[in-house]
Amino acid sequence: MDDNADSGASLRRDIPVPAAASEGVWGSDAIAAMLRAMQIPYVCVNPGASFRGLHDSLVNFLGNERPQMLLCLHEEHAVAIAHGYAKVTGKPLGAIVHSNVGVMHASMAIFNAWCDRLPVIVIGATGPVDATKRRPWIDWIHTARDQAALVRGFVKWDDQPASIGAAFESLLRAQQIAETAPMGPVYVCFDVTLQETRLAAMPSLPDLARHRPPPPAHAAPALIEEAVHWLRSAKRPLLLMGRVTRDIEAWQARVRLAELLNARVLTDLKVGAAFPTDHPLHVAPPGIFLSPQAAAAVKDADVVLSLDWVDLAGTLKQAWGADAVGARVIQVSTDQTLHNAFSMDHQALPPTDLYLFCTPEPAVADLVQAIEALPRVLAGTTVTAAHKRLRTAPDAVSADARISIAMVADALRLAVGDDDVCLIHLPLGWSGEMWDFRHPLDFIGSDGGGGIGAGPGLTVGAAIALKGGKRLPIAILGDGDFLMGASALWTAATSGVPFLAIVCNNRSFYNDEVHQERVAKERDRPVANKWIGQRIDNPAPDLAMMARAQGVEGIGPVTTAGALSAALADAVACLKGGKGVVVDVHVTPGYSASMAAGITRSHNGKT
Ligand SMILES: Cc1ncc(C[n+]2csc(CCOP(=O)(O)OP(=O)(O)O)c2C)c(N)n1
Ligand SMILES: [Mg+2]
Repeated sequence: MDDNADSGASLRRDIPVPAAASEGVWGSDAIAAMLRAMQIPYVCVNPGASFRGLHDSLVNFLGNERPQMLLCLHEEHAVAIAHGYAKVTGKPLGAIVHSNVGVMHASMAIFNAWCDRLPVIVIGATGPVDATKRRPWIDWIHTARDQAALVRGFVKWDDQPASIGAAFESLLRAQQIAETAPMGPVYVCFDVTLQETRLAAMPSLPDLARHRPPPPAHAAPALIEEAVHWLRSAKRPLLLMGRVTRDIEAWQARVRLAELLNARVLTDLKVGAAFPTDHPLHVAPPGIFLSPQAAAAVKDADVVLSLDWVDLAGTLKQAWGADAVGARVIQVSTDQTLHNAFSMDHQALPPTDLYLFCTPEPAVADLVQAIEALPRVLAGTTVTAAHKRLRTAPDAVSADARISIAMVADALRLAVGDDDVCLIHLPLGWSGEMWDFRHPLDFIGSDGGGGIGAGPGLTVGAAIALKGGKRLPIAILGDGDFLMGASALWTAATSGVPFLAIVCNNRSFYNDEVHQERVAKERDRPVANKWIGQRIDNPAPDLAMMARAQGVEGIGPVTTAGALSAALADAVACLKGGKGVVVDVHVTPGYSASMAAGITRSHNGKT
């Protein structure tokens, strides 16, 4: 294959033999030309006859470039890879999935991207809508009257255009909607007959410049003025930094806002880094759930500014319980435009005293500008650094000691030294104080929808986006997550994409052991049985071998503290050498107290 591939900062690409000047133009040639005009660099595919026309056009009409196909071993990976790419760039890739069964496979990953509010252009296909054109049997099982119904609850928009003109418009609209905040996946389904119809000539493409997504909307000046007044007169303002972009200037503006207000800040591990976690105003390490320290900061606040914070109502409730929320709440979000009747991912309805219906970036810019124009008076209390700083040197442990996730973090920090890192993913046992974030790409957030198995695909997608840059793409995954999604790594191997995935392997779906423990205690049954139906052991899958089976390096299992540093140093050297590498590290099971309390909270809210 190497003779027939190119490589470099771009991905390794399979180069087709040139096609003779075509005698005809086909419907799918026009669709492919449109994808190129939309400047979609890659389409993640798992093949299927329902889009054999489009597949041919991508290879033989476009030469497998702009967009380049990235072959995936499962449709869930195709969408997860596009999702991971969007986590870094904010831009959508295409994910092309087969009729019916392909969409079914893709559905969890579409849900993850939806909950994460990130764009993916999912392209599907259907067997002939015209029943007289269907091949026996297979075209009938792979045609649906309304295929998008499978995913309509968690895409922003879907369509099944019936002509090439309509297909152009549909793709334009799909891109525009996907990239407009709150962003999200969209689904466009092409009838096989439309793809395989011969056209008299290539239709002219629409002018892309006239169909761009709108610029971010700003809140009305009067609302900004009111928010400034509340925030400046607050004694203990609190900023909740939620879903924000990876833009460094916007990051700096958030720091400026916090400093101008002398406001306390909280961030969240469910979403990407939003504020320097080692800043003195950042008052508690980020988590998936609120730590007692973070809940105390919420309870202490007199004005809360939510920058599209995920689950604002639940956060306020954790601090205030059944009492009315004692702080004035300013909500900055457009998220309600996505709230539909299918999914409850909108969370509970937060009390909101002032609603800025825009995204965090324009709101923060406007707030900073308005505050800077005023005389400098600090209303907030002086806040001191409240959470434990990073350990600069790992605690001494004996060489044969078992490994904790905190020790993995310490060893990784030593292995990467001064290099910039993008933490693409973190395991459930991670704790916020293990790593400080100082740049929006230091950490790009979680899977969005809690769909386990996304980690490897997100890793590949983010690593594609980071390829050629200085930042090292490093994911830290749970073993359950790795095992469900491991074959996503093959796409990185075949495309020449370097990455490092460290598996914190507790040989269990441990999250659910924590649940079984809680249930056993509540029912006075043996806690000792919590591992049954959870442990991934006997035999323990050989994760390093699974990595090697996909064509990437596999190191481990690393079972003792003494072997960890050398293994991670080797892995980082491998990564810097341009390879994909997986390190299997056997860790002791265990979650932080707030994580364990958060996941096992009972239906009446008790922990
Ligand atoms: C697709 C899917 N299936 C099942 C679950 C339920 N679930 C939540 S966490 C978890 C265990 C994940 O295992 P691992 O990645 O090893 O992390 P650990 O729990 O061991 O920390 C499971 C099965 C889920 N969230 N998603
Ligand atoms: Mg596990």
